[in-house]
Amino acid sequence: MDKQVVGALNQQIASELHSAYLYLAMSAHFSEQNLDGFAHWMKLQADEEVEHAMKLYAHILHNGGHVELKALDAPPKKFGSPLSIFEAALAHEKKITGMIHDLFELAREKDAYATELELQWFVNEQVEEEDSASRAVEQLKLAGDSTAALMMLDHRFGERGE
Ligand code: OFO
Repeated sequence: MDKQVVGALNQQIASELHSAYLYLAMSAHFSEQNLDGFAHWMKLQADEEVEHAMKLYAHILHNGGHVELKALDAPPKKFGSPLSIFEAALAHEKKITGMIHDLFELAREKDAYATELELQWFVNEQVEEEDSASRAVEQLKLAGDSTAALMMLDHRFGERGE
């Protein structure tokens, strides 16, 4: 595998694991606030991020590259309102989308065809990721200051199945 491509893939593994760390911290925060539905949603999100990292990990190994795991930055220790948390999640996903697009372009530039194909899945996944975070933000905006609406949303988010 091209060295620069492997390096960027390893960096992306760290970014996906950092995303998992971030969402796990958000999940713990929601649990501490007794918002168990939002906590459940964020825990599943964290699990998905680990899966994303493992897809890249498997891709490197299957293609004869070297996996190099990096140190992860700590997530924030304090969080604000549910709306601000989902806004932060959306901003984070937009950043990750940019990284995936850069990676995709690099794979193209280096004629790394297998990596380009692998990354197509991630390009589509980011559309989903941004959409679900953005819908959550809009729903929380609609809930406004209503505790009843917040509790209803918490219940609905608790029904997320995957
Ligand atoms: Fe891996 O999609 Fe979110 O960060």
